[in-house]
Amino acid sequence: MYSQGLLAMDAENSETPEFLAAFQARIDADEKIEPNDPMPAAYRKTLIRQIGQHAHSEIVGMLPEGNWITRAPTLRRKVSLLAKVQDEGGHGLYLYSAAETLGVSRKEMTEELISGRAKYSSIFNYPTQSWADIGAIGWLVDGAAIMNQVPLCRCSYGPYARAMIRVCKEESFHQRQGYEIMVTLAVGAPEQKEMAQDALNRWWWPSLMMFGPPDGESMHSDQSTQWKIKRFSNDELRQKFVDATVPQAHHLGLALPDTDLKWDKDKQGYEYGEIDWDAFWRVVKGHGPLNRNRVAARKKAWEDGEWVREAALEHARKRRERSIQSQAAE
Ligand code: FAQ
Repeated sequence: MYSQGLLAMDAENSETPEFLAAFQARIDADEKIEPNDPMPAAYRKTLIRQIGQHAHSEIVGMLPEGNWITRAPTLRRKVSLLAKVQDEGGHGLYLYSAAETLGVSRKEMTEELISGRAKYSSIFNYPTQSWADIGAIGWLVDGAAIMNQVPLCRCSYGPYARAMIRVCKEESFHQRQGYEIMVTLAVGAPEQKEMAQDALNRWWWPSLMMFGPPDGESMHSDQSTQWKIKRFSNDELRQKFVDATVPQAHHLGLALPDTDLKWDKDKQGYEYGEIDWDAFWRVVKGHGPLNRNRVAARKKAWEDGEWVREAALEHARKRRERSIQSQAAE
């Protein structure tokens, strides 16, 4: 596992009841925790887990959409999709950097991913079968990502919170480009509307699963909420997403694939049907339609890039050596 040395260092001096109470008081006062601040080992570990998984999700998330860059229907669509996929790569890099401030290296995080030990979002294990899937991903997947990530802009850990501000601005462009694709298909030929409906049918339930298990089964939520890493529960965010998205589907003239969906006047929100949690856990545990391909693609990219990393390190070493030699000569 990650940087045991660092975690052990925290444990020596940051687990006393006095320290934990003082740390919680800082969180309660809405102070930001910064990289060099003392922190409980469990706080560090939770952040490394969540930020690492989030970074992997952004990077693996480039694959389903990357699959359509060469087949985008127009030049304009291609340019937007290219920009979006590059943004996701950028998000992964900010997030790896934010995790590195906690003492874990990018190499360690990547090794966790390609060995299959680290998780990434379940949503990226499904195939993109038609161009309409690109619309559905922008609209639903980025829409769900925004719902989850806007509260993370107020997360107690400074580098993560600051990274999220820019990420959310970009995600909102992504959501719009996806919705615009759906609008175009929905008002197009009957075949195009059918493609949009088919994409919605396939992406709706996996998008609801992105928010994580139901609150009763969410093992990290209580502690992460107390530390203000999480500001809303998984079910609260899922409900907000459903309430925001159902009217958008109505506007498109598309039907949600949920016969139990109905407006509840009392709670001023939608009741929705039972999520297939067994299917969710199967995907999370590595048995979704494309888990193997996704991890294999990341492994190949990591191995193919080895010579670049070696060359960059060697270049840095030579520059350092030259600088030491020229200082010695002065
Ligand atoms: N998939 O106790 P909780 C994006 C795991 S970015 C896989 O509730 P927590 C942008 C969870 O890790 C999408 N695993 O956990 C984009 C834990 O396992 P562990 C990613 C999941 O952390 C768009 C276990 O289940 N966003 O889409 C999932 O309190 C388009 C128990 O769960 C983030 O990562 C899942 N869906 O809450 C890119 C946001 N859900 O670690 C390209 C940051 C749960 O003990 C194209 N993360 N698990 O082995 C979070 O907000 C939280 O970590 C949650 C989970 C809400 C995901």
